[in-house]
Amino acid sequence: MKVVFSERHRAHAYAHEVAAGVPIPAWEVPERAEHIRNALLSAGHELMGPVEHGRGPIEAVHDRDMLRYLETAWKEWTRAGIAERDAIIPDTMPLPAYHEGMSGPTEPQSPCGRIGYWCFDTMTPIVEGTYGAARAAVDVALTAAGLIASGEPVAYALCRPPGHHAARATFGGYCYLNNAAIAAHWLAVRTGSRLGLLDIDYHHGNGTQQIFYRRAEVAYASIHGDPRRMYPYFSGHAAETGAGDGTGANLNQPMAAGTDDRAYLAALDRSINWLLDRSDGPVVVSLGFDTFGEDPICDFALTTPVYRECGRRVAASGRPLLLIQEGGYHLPSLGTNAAEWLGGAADVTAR
Ligand code: Q9C
Ligand code: ZN
Repeated sequence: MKVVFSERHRAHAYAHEVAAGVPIPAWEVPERAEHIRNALLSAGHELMGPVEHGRGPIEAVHDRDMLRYLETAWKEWTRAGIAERDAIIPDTMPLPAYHEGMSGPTEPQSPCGRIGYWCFDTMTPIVEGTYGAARAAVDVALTAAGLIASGEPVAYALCRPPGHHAARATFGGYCYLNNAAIAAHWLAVRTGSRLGLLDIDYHHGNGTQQIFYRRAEVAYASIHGDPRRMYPYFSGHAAETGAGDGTGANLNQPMAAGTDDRAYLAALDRSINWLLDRSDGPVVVSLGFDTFGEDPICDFALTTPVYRECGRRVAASGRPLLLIQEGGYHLPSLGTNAAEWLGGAADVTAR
């Protein structure tokens, strides 16, 4: 299978994230992508670099001012002399109720204000290499989308940083730009078809859901830890089914702690069938391995062999598959689980 990868992800590296108010060692680390890259090379997959696609496809999905912010944040932060802190993390965010009955908010002038205007959590630091890495991850996704547009049955985008928590005009959850949403929109326009977007990262893809909530061109189905107990807390409930032109085109399956292979595969079959009923073009997969039983920040109980079966079942849909890497934080298993998933998909598409 063709695997698209950029080394520029390595410059996006920070020591700490802030969780529940406390600095903890970062989970979203460069080693994640390196482990996956190495395992896929060993498994005989074919690695290639990304092609630059420019800002156009990003601005078709994200707020231009947010993109501008990401581009300028680090320079502005260091110029303001706050450089003794090694990363930009917000401390003040404008919740909707802050401006209740008033107009606003508007983007502040000060660097500390600006980060809180755009970033919705404290776990998504910006460092010097963040913007370049986020842009490269988008190019990785779009390059893999280009392979699908030119007739490849399946392609894998080894994106880092991940993307599915980034909404049109706010980012968080280790994500800055929504690689999967940008590639899906680009592919929908290119192919003139209705796409399916299957989100099988452990977390609800709030950003992807938000971007397509009122749009018919991409149907979104997600299987994730129930937001009643898990990040991102504020979306992912089964009652969220789309609105406007996107009415009925959003399917959330929130799952219990300890969800095992069997329960997961049943939810997967339901998502696949639901997507096939509502689309006629490629399926974009937001692929996370934080569903693994040993993942340090999640609570499902999946085992390594089930990833091969997941790859098989998704590929058995017969649709072209654009695979976009999202989360997964148990370093020792990441490469193997990715190789199993891709191997399962390749088994079916090669037939
Ligand atoms: N104490 C992805 O998997 N941290 N993002 C939650 C709460 C944020 C995960 C921990 C998790 C974001 C792409
Ligand atoms: Zn995740």
